[in-house]
Amino acid sequence: MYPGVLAVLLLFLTSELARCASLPVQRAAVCNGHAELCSRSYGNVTFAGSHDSFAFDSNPLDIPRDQAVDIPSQLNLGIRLLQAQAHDNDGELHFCHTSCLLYDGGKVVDYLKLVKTFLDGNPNEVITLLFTNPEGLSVKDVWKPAFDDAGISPLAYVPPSIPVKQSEWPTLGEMIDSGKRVVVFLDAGADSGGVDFILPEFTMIWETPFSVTDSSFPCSVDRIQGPLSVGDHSYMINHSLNKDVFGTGIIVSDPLDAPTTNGVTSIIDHANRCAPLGGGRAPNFVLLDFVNLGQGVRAVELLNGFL
Ligand SMILES: *[C@@H]1O[C@H](CO)[C@@H](O)[C@H](O)[C@H]1NC(C)=O
Ligand SMILES: *[C@H]1O[C@H](CO)[C@@H](O)[C@H](O)[C@H]1NC(C)=O
Repeated sequence: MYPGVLAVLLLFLTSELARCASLPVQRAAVCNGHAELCSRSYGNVTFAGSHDSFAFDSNPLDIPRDQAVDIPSQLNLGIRLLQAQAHDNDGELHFCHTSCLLYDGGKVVDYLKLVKTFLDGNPNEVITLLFTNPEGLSVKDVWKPAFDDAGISPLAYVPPSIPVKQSEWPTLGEMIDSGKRVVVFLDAGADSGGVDFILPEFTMIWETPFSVTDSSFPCSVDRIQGPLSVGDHSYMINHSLNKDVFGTGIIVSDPLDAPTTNGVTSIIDHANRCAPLGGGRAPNFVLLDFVNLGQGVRAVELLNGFL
């Protein structure tokens, strides 16, 4: 080959290489199932959530259950917030309902591995994990290792500062492109926990009251904390109806009414009742029992404006 031709070829290759290196990272074209959501802030998206996600059983005689299908099935249905309560069980972190004697959902790390498998298979999905820590277990020594061992920690979003206002979250596209597409909230112990990706829930999210037994779901601001105003918080509607057993004050979840409770009408009505408290915005999270019954994911699509 003539030296001149070689030189031109080399020049071409070098400039091509430089062009490729300066190209922006591959942008996600579809985020959580919709192209429109890529440019929408995490704080301006409604996500369907599963209450007591770990407490699943298809057996109707299993009273403490709140779900009928397992974690992969919940995620495949379109659930994008998983809520669960953890306790110490003989030195291991387990998801349990009230007490591990009543309902033991197994090791938190095993549950998180299932979530990781879903995340690996679905790279354009943003997921929120909302866990409760009623025993105040160490965020650094007990919670963090479970996320580390399951491989979730590198995917967890770390905000530049805390608390994050509803209007300040990155877009779903930014989260997916950066690979930081898991948001982890803990209801207690996270503020001083010393783990940057385990975020305190109530300084950023308010909730409607829980253990509701009134099917009209009256709305009020509950469990709010910190310096941010109500309007600067994101918010979650706890849309699960409980039954008071024969007026005893003992409440249980209600699979029989779930198709109605999780219907579009009931969910949209609840969201509309809360919107004035949420600055006119739809809720960020809709927390449901028995997510496989009714049309919870459809209702959330409507709240996101997909008609
Ligand atoms: C997102 O913004 C739109 C337009 O302001 C609003 O109608 C909708 O309720 C918001 N959703 C959430 C979850 O903030
Ligand atoms: C509501 O949400 C909170 C916190 O996520 C949870 O502890 C509570 O059990 C929920 N209650 C109902 C009835 O869904």
